[in-house]
Amino acid sequence: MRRIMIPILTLMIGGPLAAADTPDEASAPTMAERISVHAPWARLMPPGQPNTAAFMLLENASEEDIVLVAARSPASEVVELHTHIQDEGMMRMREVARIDVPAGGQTELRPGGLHVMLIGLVEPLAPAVAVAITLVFADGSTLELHAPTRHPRDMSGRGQHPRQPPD
Ligand SMILES: [Cu+2]
Repeated sequence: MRRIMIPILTLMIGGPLAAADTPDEASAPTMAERISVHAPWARLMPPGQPNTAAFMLLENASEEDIVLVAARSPASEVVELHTHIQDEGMMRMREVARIDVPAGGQTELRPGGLHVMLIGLVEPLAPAVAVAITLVFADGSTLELHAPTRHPRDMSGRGQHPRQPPD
């Protein structure tokens, strides 16, 4: 029984891997190649704050959905994808497993909504620098971007000042 099973398992594992190497698969644009990132920025925090967040507009002009599944950065010990939810009248942050950018659509990461959470800053963010962030997509492709730091002028009175400060 064992002699029969082992060759079959080897075939099952080898099949899909071999198929991924065909020229057709390799030439299809990756999610990282199809995404456009507009106006990324990272929020400057008061001294002593160990965490901050980065925001951007993700645009997908292609005909296939794009799914962001993770982000990395040398600026903090941990990087997570977050959203805000209403919980008994309080705005709370919650980690999400994915951020979808639908075909032909846009997804905005903004204060009070979706964001890239930088937890445990290696050093405080300084004005006029850019934070390196690598976006990781569901197909394994990656895109590195640089998010300039910016003061969160709209954070204290979100209701009165719903608009983002201009770039
Ligand atoms: Cu967060």
